[in-house]
Amino acid sequence: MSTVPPEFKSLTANDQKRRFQLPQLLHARTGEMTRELLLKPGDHGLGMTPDPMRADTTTTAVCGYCSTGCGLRLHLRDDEAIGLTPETGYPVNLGMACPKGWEALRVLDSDDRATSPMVRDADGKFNKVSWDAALTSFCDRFKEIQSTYGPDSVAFLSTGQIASEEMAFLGALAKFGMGFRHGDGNTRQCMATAVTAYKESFGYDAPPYTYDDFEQSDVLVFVGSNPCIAHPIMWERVLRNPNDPAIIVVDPRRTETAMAAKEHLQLSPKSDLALLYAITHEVIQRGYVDHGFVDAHTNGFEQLAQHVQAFAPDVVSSIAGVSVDQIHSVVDLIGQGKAVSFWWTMGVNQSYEGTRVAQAIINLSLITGNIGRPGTGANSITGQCNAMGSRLWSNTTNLIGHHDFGSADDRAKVAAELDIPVENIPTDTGWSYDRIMEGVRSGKIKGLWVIATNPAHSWIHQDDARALLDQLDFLVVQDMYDSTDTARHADMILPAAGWGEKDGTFINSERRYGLLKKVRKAPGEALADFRIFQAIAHYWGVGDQFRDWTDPEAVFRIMQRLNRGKWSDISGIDGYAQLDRCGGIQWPWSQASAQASHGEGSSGDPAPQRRLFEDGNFAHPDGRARLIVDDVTPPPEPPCADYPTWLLTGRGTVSQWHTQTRTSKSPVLRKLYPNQPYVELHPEDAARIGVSNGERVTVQSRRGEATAAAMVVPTVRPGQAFMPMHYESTNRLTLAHFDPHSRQPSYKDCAVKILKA
Ligand SMILES: Nc1nc2c(c(=O)[nH]1)N[C@H]1C(S)=C(S)[C@@H](COP(=O)(O)OP(=O)(O)OC[C@H]3O[C@@H](n4cnc5c(=O)[nH]c(N)nc54)[C@H](O)[C@@H]3O)O[C@H]1N2
Ligand SMILES: Nc1nc2c(c(=O)[nH]1)N[C@H]1C(S)=C(S)[C@@H](COP(=O)(O)OP(=O)(O)OC[C@H]3O[C@@H](n4cnc5c(=O)[nH]c(N)nc54)[C@H](O)[C@@H]3O)O[C@H]1N2
Ligand code: SF4
Ligand SMILES: [Mo]
Repeated sequence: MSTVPPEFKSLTANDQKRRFQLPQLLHARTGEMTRELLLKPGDHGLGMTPDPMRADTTTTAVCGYCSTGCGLRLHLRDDEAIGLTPETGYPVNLGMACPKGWEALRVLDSDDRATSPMVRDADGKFNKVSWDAALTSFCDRFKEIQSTYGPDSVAFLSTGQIASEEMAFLGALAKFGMGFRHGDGNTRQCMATAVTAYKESFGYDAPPYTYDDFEQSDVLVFVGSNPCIAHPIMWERVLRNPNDPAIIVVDPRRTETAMAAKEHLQLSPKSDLALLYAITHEVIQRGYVDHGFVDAHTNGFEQLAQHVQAFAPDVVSSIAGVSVDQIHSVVDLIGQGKAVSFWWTMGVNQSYEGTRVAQAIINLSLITGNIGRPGTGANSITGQCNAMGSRLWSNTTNLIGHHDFGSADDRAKVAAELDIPVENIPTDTGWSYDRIMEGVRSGKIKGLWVIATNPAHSWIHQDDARALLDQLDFLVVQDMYDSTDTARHADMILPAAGWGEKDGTFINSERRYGLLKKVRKAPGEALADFRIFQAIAHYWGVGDQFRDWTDPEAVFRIMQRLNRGKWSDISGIDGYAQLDRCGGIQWPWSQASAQASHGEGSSGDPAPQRRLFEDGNFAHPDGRARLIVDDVTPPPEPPCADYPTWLLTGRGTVSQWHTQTRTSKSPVLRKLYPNQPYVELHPEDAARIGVSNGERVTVQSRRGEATAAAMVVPTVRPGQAFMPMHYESTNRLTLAHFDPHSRQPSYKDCAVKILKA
């Protein structure tokens, strides 16, 4: 019997990479799509491309997958979307979309959509119940737990994938209405590091860039970021850059993005901090510092210069596995570039010292004066469609609207705006995700409400996470599908409408509010998360507190009032209609800027591309950014004799989204990625283990085991392996360790051994 999965059989290793991973083949521009990918009758084409004769009207909405936030044109008949095409007039994607966007409608129709509330009975079987019965029991069970074990014995885990208005509703309802003390988002897995780094360095959580910067740099540095796969339309924007830019990629793998780079610093995993300090050392040595900018706008340069003295390139070269010559050429590119932009994603954020690595990147941009000008910036790329909304509105890492739970003034201001007693507002942030999970272990957390995230697959050290979910007295899962790994552990499932079935706003990576729209009816009795929160407020007995929260746009107006005067002020936006007309609007857009733009000959609308810090003014009280440095620390589980291989994890293909609850529902997307788990192995390691391409291997860590097909490719270095996070077995292997400042999990470093299965 052959162990080679069918989709590998006829393909060489390089064919596999090309077929599954090169986005250029996969996403298509309107009007020049590869013919065979166009819709043919019977679900064989990419995208439900509408027959123009059948649609009676169109509307636009932003995509519901990644943080790029592409605009999609929905073709409607009798108010129901029958197809979509990428929107040519939207300032983000300029007529492009990746396969996930093209297929966004099709994944809504699936047999495992949750269509009715369900409750598990004593025999462990799920039974359909009415919304009335479900919500009555929801409130009874959570209240009972609170009265037995104290108000802080319940928690929620939320997401970066519901609308901002829904995040605001959930955060306000749970923390100000239901007395929940603890609640966090899956954005902890993703963005917490960038949030902490920006707050400490800039004084505010403020990604400074606009997507035009991709096109205006002459040097782009990507650290731990693979936009060819994870942000393919951002990568398209890089390809439009007319300056023949030098691209530098810092990644232990030779990714699709690295292959396109002028310089690929293929560093040893988790040696980023030392390497970035070596680059900083050389930037200073070679006289590339913009002292005018440093003196006027930053603090801490002397300490920085002192700190990096210990990181001369010849010292760091052997630690990082990068040659001194390569460090020098990268330093010259950065130092001589006129507009240098620095971009980072999960290779930085998901690290036990990620906050300091992110700040080392921020330092480089500041000391070379590469910020606040076109084509520059220290730019964290976010992940989920509304990761930025979660940062601002979810009432988890900040008090709602970028306020501070610890500040009495902020609490008083929010209480007054929301017309609630100030005592309802907790005086601290509550527990982060990992502490909530530890709270379950210690018996402090007994009830958990999980909204739009799938921790039984995505959380680090999965067997442990699943055991903790089973330890709960009451687990509620609110999701579009009732088949998710987490739903299998639930006591109650609440059926949610998904993207395309509800209204609201998402905030993309460049701070742009964009509209999502209801263009489909949700199946069965599924309700928009907004309506579920509204109903819970009523059943909990706090409906009156949310009397003004009647619909998403009413909540948007409350949000506008709440963060007036903040850096992220949006008080100048004239409602959803203006968002629609302008192709989204980036924060900030204050009432004052709106009034100022209403001059003669001006439309009164904001410019479509705006970046932060153009005046060199940062959010710390003295207006200066801080240059922050720290010691380099060793990884907790380096490879050893028993577990000799570094395991890297991350995104595998353009066509897979996270835990695959959505993308696996599209027959087209399923053809564009390997349907079985695989592990990228270097040819030398494969030969040593005695496996060839496509054969099965067992990957073991100190915590668990996974089987996968060997994808034998020279993209990883010998002694390293890469597994995509889309297959649930990957997190059986990972080690639960965290950045101490951001509490973000370090998903990309643990030791494994790989054996022929
Ligand atoms: N197709 C698709 N696109 C997505 C997603 C998806 O699931 N599918 N998810 C979205 C989300 S939520 C996110 S957060 C983003 C993630 O987007 P990315 O962060 O770009 O994706 P990852 O593959 O997780 O990680 C990026 C790179 O980090 C590298 N890396 C690992 N360890 C290190 C290290 O020690 N140092 C450095 N410098 N690099 C390292 C990995 O080799 C990998 O190539 O993608 C978004 N876009
Ligand atoms: N090993 C490893 N693990 C990782 C990562 C890694 O790189 N390596 N990356 C981490 C990162 S960056 C992220 S962001 C996480 C992602 O991890 P998750 O958030 O757990 O992954 P998703 O599959 O996006 O889960 C979203 C869930 O919400 C549901 N859903 C979608 N839309 C809606 C909606 O509108 N309403 C409701 N109620 N439900 C909805 C979907 O069906 C799905 O079940 O994974 C993390 N895990
Ligand atoms: S790049 Fe992101 S936002 Fe754009 S279509 Fe693809 S998944 Fe949607
Ligand atoms: Mo993410």
